[in-house]
Amino acid sequence: NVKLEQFPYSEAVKKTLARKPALFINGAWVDSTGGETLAVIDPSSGKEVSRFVDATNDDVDRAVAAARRAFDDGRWSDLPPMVREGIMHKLADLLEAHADELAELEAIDNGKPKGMAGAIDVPGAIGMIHYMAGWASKLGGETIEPSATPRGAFHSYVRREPIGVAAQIVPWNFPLLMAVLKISPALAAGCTVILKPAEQTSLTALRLADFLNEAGVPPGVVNIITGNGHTAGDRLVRHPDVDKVAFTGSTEIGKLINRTATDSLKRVTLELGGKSPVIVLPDVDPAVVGPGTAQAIFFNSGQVCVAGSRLYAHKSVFDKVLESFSEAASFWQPRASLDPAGHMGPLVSDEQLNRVMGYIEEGKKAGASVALGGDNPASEGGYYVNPTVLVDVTPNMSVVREEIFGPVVVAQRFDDLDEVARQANDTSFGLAAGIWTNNLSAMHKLAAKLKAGTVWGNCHGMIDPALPFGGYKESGLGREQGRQGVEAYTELKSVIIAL
Ligand code: TXE
Repeated sequence: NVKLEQFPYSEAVKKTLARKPALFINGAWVDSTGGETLAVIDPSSGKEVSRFVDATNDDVDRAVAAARRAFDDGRWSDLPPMVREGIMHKLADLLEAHADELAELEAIDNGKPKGMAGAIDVPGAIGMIHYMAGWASKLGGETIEPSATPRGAFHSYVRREPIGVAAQIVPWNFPLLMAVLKISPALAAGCTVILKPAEQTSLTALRLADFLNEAGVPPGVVNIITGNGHTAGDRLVRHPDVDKVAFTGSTEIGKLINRTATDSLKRVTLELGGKSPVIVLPDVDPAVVGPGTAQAIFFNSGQVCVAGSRLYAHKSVFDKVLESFSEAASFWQPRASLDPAGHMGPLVSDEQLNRVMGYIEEGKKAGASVALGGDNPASEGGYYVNPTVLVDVTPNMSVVREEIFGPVVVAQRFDDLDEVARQANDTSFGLAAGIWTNNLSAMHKLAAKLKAGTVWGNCHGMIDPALPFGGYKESGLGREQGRQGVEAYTELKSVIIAL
């Protein structure tokens, strides 16, 4: 156990932290109609470093009104698609120009290592905007001949139009990346947006607002409202002027939002929790698989919807894989988020720390053994958990069934492919899965059997803007990214003209 050293903030970040709490509505920073603010806590120290607005119902209504006006007058959707595309590329370039500051803000707000934010989150966000920008000028409808009338009697075609006003609610695990992942397809499709970041991590979404203006996104096209989920978030989901709700977060809140939003037949896409299996077949080299499977769970302190939180290794290699995995875990020893030597930071909040430690205790009480970690490193404040492996688990334990969202993996043995496919699918989730093998035919057979929106072979967490992403079962509704991700912000209109 090491003393977790704290590191100084840069001048650029201090300036952002010193800003007066405000909301971004209609292209301007405005005061809230109420006086409530919430604390920005640095998870590395547990200390408050800034405050931001807890939006009122009136604030939400103002933001929706701005987005509605901006959509209805066509100030965004009527621009030439190549102009919209150009503005989006400029936005990405501005993120690139401020990459270091954004990575630091993310590290301070979320607790992830600045190096990871700089290598994954910020470039991921930039790539997502560039990729989605291209769709602005590529989306289109199609011409379809009617099937029941004489040829030439009618001219019919299908138009693809923007849905309208999108409310987008995002979580705290990849704050900037999630914000950008939501607004980019909406902008490409011609929609307008009200974005609500998570109350644990609002800093980078607020900083993004500056770049939206600078890039030339017209006022009201993207509005950013900070605040609590059950108040500001709920108001957004219920608002009659919102046409579509896009949410990433817990399955529990996803279900609630789905019920509320579909009551008024709003379009809904949901990206929810997971309990992704990682399957290691007997032919693999444990020395390669150890680091790969450790990264699958410990990256971002396990606070990843696709975290490989259930490890299934063939019984003939189980011990060796676990040994190699445990050795690899030393790479993920927690450190303060601004420590340049760190690969894993603290968890995002006190609440998340208690949740994760609660699961570990529950697992132990139910009979699981701790093969690695299971405790916290010594620290003066901060929300750290050591990389943890639980063994001797049974299928009904909460640590096997529920999303822990921390650096905790449950490791189990299996005998044959059919058995492991059954075990892997024995969950209410279906977001992702990993397979480690050089046996091509086993790889493809298993990939087809697994009920998951993404299956990785000999890697984990590889997410690309061009590939549809989303969940089977209770892991979500609809797909984000790729063509499908932009089309989720459009409606189809059939036009039929008698000639
Ligand atoms: O999520 P919430 P929490 C899972 C993970 C984690 C657990 C709890 O297992 O331990 O969820 O995290 C907004 N109407 N994931 O409590 O509550 C909220 O303000 C409208 C997996 O932080 O789902 C925030 O912006 N909005 C997940 C967002 O929803 C509401 C990532 C997510 O918060 C609302 C995060 C309401 N009634 C957590 N209540 C993933 N899929 O990656 C809350 N919100």
